[in-house]
Amino acid sequence: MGKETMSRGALIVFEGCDRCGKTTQCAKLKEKLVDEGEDVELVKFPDRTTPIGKLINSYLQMTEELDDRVAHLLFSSNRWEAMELMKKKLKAGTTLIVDRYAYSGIAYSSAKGMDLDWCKNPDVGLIQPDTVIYLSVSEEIASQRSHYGGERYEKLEFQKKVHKNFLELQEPYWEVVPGDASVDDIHKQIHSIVRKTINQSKSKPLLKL
Ligand code: DGP
Ligand code: NA
Ligand code: NA
Repeated sequence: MGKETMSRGALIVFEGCDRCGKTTQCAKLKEKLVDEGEDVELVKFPDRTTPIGKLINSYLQMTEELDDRVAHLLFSSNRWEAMELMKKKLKAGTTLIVDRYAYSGIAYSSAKGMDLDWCKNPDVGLIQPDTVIYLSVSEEIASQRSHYGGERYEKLEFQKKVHKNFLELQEPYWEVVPGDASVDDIHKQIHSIVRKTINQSKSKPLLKL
């Protein structure tokens, strides 16, 4: 068949603190791209449905205690167990919108005081995103939204550290999007970034972190 069947989908990752609006924006972006005729799927990490994900869920809900390193490695394993299928889908032309990825692993774990390089290692080799959308929410807005769900990391002081860590992880393929504007304005900004990414990624090889 022609060139079109050869072009791959894009790997679009959303990152940000808890309550930054990521999940809403992922859903809106998917809807818009589907309307435009793109083949697109949502992926969410942690994926709480797998055996490893169920353990992570218990840990986040604080019904299970784990050594910090064990928790870190489980989050990473939860990404690794999805990699083969993600690679297959990308190669088949499906664009993946991913809600959290390896950067969450590093930003959250290192906010506990864990060594940064140690935290980075387990995710080395995962597929590199084509674009990371970092939804940056001001402290003002974050504190207004601070009725967190009560999971392990949902505390303002901790989130401030996570935000600072995220900003130190920026790569050339990151786009920091201010998350304080209206849902629709943020969506428009993200959509124009992602449109470009999808067009530019078609003929690029998949790289690794
Ligand atoms: P969410 O389902 O997006 O609310 O994420 C669950 C929580 O887990 C959230 O506080 C962010 C945190 N998290 C996500 N990925 C990782 C990771 O790889 N490592 C650690 N330590 N925390 C993570
Ligand atoms: Na936040
Ligand atoms: Na959360």
